[in-house]
Amino acid sequence: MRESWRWFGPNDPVTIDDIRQTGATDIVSALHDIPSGETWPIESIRRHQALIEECAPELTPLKWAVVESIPVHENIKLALPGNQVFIDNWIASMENLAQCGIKTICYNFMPVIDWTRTDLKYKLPNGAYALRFDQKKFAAFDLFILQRDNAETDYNSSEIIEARQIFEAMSENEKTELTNNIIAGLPGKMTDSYGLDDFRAALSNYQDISSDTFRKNLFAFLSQVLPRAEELGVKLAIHPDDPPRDMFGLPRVICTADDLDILFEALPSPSNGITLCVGTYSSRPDNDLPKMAKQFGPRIHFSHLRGVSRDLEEQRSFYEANHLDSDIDMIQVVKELLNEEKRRKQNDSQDLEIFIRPDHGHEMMNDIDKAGNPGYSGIGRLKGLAEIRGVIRALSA
Ligand code: DNO
Repeated sequence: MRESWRWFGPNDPVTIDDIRQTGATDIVSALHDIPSGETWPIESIRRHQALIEECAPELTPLKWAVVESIPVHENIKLALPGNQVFIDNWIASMENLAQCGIKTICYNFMPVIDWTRTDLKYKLPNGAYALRFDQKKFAAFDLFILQRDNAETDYNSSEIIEARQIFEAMSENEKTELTNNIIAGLPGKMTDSYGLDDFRAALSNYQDISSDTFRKNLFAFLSQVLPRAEELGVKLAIHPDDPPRDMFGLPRVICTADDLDILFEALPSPSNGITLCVGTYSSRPDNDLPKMAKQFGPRIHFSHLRGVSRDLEEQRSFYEANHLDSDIDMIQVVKELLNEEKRRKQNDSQDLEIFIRPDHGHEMMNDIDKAGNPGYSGIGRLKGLAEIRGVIRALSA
């Protein structure tokens, strides 16, 4: 297992020297300043790589091993005429990365929005803060702030009544905060930051796109990318839709084990793989994570090892729990990943080790009141990583 850590670049308040102290050996990063759809020039990749890798000889070196993510332009997702240039640029970015020795690439195919939460500072009983998705608040936003066309068809009458009550009890500041949390963009997001009108317009582009059509668009993109990835020895790792279910009437096609079965049946290339984002998949109760870790073992190139705790009554609501204290058995998931590594060793497979990283740490102790990227705190993630490292060591003994 390779312990990795996400770094957002020179503006990240958690610096490369901070990361060096965590014990992580590999860096997960991206060229966040390059707009979606453009090629990542080799010089820019090398410059970013130097920021990560160059250090004084007495220091522990770090390596940029994983890209998270190269954004997939909306025109590719929509399969609009003229999208070929964006596919070519995506492939060119992958080629340039491979030339610099960076060969594990995480990406997603979520339309319009990347990961979505309603609360970025949900206070836990111990005083730390977590990220939370609250289905009722989400409905209040969708129905009464965004006022999306036909949104009411996605909710039953008691959900609508409850959402109205929540909306009416909110102050103007709370409405603005909720809106910003959902559409103004989170760190690492692959999509633009929207105002309400732009957001409505972006959603309406998908009005006539069914899940089947959308899946075809994903497969059309991959059928161009995968042959080149194979030649280059690049491993692609698709990240699931977070939360993994329908939202805003958008097609969402990487949510369950069945979705992954369909993906691999259509495109069996060994370069076609996944990011096992344990927290995302486990935020729906019908995803059995240890089972998925086993079933898709050979396809797992990267894993985010966090978990969520779902509300008892409303299973679509959750907060991000301590890495070992979520609704799923993280120890069993780690065991399956270690078994997969053993299997690879027996088969003399080249990519023996799976990159893992802690994800969405709590804001705790000195993280609190420090400007930072929600979910990407220093101490909170360090706690997650240290716990997971303990599990790995114990299971490997
Ligand atoms: C959230 C992340 C996602 C992820 C992308 C991958 O913290 O897990 O933003 O980076 O969806 O493409």
